[in-house]
Amino acid sequence: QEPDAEKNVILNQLGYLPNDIKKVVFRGEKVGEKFSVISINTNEIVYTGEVGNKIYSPAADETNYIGDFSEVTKEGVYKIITDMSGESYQFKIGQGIYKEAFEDALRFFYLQRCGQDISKEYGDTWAHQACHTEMATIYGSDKKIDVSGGWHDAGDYGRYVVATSKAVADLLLAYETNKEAFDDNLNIPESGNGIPDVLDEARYQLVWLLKMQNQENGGVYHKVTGANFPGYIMPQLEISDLIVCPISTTATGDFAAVMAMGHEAYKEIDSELADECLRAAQKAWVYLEQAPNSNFKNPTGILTGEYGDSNDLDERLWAAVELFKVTNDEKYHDKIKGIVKDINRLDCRYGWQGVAEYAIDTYINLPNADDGVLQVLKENLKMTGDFFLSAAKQDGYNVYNKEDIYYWGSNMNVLSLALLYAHASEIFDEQEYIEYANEQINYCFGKNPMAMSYVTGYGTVYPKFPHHRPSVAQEKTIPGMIVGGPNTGREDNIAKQDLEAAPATKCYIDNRESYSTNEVDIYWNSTLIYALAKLGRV
Ligand code: G3I
Ligand code: 9MR
Ligand code: ZN
Repeated sequence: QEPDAEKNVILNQLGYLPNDIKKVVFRGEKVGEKFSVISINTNEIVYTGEVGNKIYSPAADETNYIGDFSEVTKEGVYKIITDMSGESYQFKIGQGIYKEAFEDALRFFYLQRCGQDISKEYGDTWAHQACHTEMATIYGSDKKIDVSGGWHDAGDYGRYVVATSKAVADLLLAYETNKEAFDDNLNIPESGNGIPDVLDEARYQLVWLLKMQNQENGGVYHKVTGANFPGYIMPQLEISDLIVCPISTTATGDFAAVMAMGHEAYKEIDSELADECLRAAQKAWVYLEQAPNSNFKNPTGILTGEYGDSNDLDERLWAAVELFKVTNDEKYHDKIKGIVKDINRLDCRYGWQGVAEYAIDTYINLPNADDGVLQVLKENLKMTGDFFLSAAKQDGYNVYNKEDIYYWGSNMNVLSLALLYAHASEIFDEQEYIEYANEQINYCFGKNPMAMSYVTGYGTVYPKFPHHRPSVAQEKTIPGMIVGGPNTGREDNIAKQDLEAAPATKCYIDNRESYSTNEVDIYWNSTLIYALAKLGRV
């Protein structure tokens, strides 16, 4: 179905778990006093509710009214009907309703694998021969190294260390927080090997990341890509020379953190890999110790994703925390104590550019944490959580109500807030955080001002034309990918042309050329997976 800008009864199009708080948003000034929930199977009205108070949602620049039908808990398929606003799309109530979307979201990583044949059996429409297997040249030299493997980042085929690290961290954390959500039959080549598929998938990345480390000095190369983005072709057809870009401290910091996490995750499954991870992490740390902040910039002639980041303190903090966790070496702890006071307080940082929240989450749960540091971090978490929570309460969709998080990849920011709330609820034992965390998931699956699900293949209206080369080349979109979403920066020509007048949360267009709103990315999907796992949606 096509997106319907006039849709005035808006909710999560996938649906709700039976005991969820269930809210519906009515859009517009003309709204009746009552709404009803009707069962699709029996055609009976199962609930009639009052339309609640009026609320102005500034990021969408619209007037909303809210209805609550949490009382409906029976499994089934429903829709909401009204006298004056029309009706909602169908949605489900049930226990397992996220499972399929979750599994597709995870299978996406397999389909993004580089350097390996993706056979028909596992890759279906998107099968292809091994891509990007040739040796890559280190920028500015004649030296060639093998950096085959890893995941393609996104709609492009670049492989970027900071992006991959964030994605690997999410998958490992998702598994750690909710092991039951993951099984060994995702239909990838490693399925059935006795190891949960999510760990096989993450392993494939760790092995690639290891190749991105400079063996002499421990620094980690920022990325490997062609000089420019290719056309809409399958990956094995991108044959331009591969170039490895210079070492950056952000890549090296992320690498150290994720390798330490990898050590922890695999020490019982594959001690050889686990040992190698730890050695690599420590070696990266040695590099970091002597390297000043390097704000990576694309060198001359390189036009692919930059992933520049002027501040590497958070990456250093993350590295120190994860290394401290696995080694108990106080030298890391000293570093943590030094950095913590400089962490920006009102930022939620589960991104590729800001990673502080990962460090904070880990540190808060360490048995040998320092009381002073703990206090700072907990205060920080509470303040940040409450800041975003109070903003969400002043929004019809119960998401952050100002423009400033709706930039490139805003759906990740929304999901990051789900993670932040979930973490805050663990530490402060407040149920309200969970309620609002779930609202962020609802937003991604349709309870948003675009009245569409941002996850391909799920909900009634979802992106049909994401900026994703394999999906474009095969003229068939991979299911289970979350798109970047609204971006007030309007950073592509289509967005500039067509979204000029759009309010923040409507700066989105389902057009394959709109890479700044409609691309997909491994670390957006990984955030979705982590959030769904952490919140026990699966
Ligand atoms: O961090 C600042 C924030 O403080 C500020 O308030 C906000 C508003 O201006 O901007 C934030 O910076 C944004 C930055 O991403 C960090 O999230 C920039 O505006 C935004 O332009 C930048 O976009 C990045 C984009 O590349 C362009 O550099 C996206 O995050 C990043 O996901 C995207 O990555 C691309 C790769 O280059 C290539 N592969 C696909 C991938 C996804 O589209
Ligand atoms: O396809 C590229 C996408 O993966 C990147 O996120 C985006 C921003 O760096 O760039 C896309 O490539 C576009 C390029 O920047 C400008 N010419 C059109 C390309 C899309 O086909
Ligand atoms: Zn490839």
